[in-house]
Amino acid sequence: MANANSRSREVISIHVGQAGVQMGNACWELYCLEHGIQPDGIMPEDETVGIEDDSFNTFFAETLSGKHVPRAIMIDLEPTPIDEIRTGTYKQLFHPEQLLTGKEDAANNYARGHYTIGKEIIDVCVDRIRKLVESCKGLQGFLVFHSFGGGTGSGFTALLMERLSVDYGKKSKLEFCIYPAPQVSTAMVEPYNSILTTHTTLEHADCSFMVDNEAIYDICRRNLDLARPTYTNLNRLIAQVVFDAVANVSIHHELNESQDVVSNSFSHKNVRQRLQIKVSQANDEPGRAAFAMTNLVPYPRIHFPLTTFAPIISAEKAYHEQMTPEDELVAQVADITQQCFEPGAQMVKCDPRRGKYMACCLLYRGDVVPKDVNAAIASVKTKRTIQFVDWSPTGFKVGINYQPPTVVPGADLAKLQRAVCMLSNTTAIAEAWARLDHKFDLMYVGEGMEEGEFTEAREDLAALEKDYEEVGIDATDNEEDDDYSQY
Ligand SMILES: Nc1nc2c(ncn2[C@@H]2O[C@H](COP(=O)(O)OP(=O)(O)OP(=O)(O)O)[C@@H](O)[C@H]2O)c(=O)[nH]1
Ligand SMILES: [Mg+2]
Repeated sequence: MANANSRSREVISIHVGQAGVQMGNACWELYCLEHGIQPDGIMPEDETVGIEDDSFNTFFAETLSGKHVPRAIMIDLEPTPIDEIRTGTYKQLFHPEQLLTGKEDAANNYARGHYTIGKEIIDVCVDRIRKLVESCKGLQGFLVFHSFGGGTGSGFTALLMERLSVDYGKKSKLEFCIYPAPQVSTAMVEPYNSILTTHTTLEHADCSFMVDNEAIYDICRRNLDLARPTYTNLNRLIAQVVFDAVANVSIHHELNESQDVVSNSFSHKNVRQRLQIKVSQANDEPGRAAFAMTNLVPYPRIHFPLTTFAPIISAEKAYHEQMTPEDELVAQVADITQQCFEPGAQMVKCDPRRGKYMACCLLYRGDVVPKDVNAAIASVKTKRTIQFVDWSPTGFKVGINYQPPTVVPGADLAKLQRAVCMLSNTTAIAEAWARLDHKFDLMYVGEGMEEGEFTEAREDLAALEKDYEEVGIDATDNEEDDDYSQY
């Protein structure tokens, strides 16, 4: 790592399996729009072509010819989702080496992704990732996108996380994981895959943001008036949250050491410059201080924050509301802050009113002043339903990025003047594990079966095979060949 003081502090994104790749499409579409990068990688506003020290260089490398190339790799064991990139709008954004496909998927089977099929492709993946790492001056860590339910998403991701730990032990690994939902998924075995991949990955991931497809699906139907949301609808909403949670990464560092609210007096750029200093100091420490989100994580295993986003308003509704000026289109800071504590804005279905918070980080965008944020938080703190564990101060970390959120033109979300994304660590998220565990058990044990019956049944069938083998041996030993002549 040539220069630890590099201002860009790179992050490498790894998109695994269909869900990982398709989330990637939505994220890179949004990152490009946020930074004014065209689908061919050209960024007309970039005045320092080939010099990688702007904040967008965290996510984009630059070629000497002025192309901005995502620091990303897309991996799938079968070609379909990645072929769509190879022929789609963003085909020139990626170098062909960043798009890696096999011939045959893992057929919703964790073990195929982790062992048989996955093993054939893992070394090439690790090689390609090494190339991306070598092009970084001061790598912060990895962002891994995948589903819990797919065979590649679960099994191959687990294998890759193990390898990344071996090769880059001290670098942070953050995940965005799709939690399975009956509305959107087809495979019966998804709870199995989810539990297996979580078990294997638990010690390798520093922080995992779960996105429950059911929660997102409901938000799309309720707030965006989409009768049957597609994966594109879901993924675009997810991309907004990803961008706020991680692409704004430099903002977070400011929060950890400063007062509750970042002062309004710095411009976005100043904040960034001050942060760079802190980030590089953090980098000098041994360990993995790089990603600010790890401050949400009090114990290594308790690393599944809940994300909420507000407001979520459809472009169409916003348009109509603009027609009637007396309607308050621009949501107030107090309202959007309050919404973060309501179940309707959550990316995972659970009830934080029945849990306790360990950490809470509010990331505002747009026209937001600290005075309003302080007032909104003071009001939230008076609510009895919002409880913190007694060993954690009731601290709200806050960040403000004065640039309002970018939306994809023609997509579902309204262009907002202000918005907020909350990352909180709440004990309530254990409900999501309880649901999965319950499904896992229900499939067999819950129906009255004993766990031992599994192995017993399996052994019995193995014995049956043996029985056939044995009767077969007796038969050929005892009888003469001329029996065959009848056939
Ligand atoms: N939000 C979202 N979920 C998706 C998307 N594609 C698939 N899923 C979910 O992911 C799970 C299925 O996993 P996939 O990612 O399709 O599987 P895979 O990783 O390609 O693995 P195999 O095909 O089994 O090799 C189901 O729960 C789907 O609902 C997507 O684009 N967005
Ligand atoms: Mg697949």
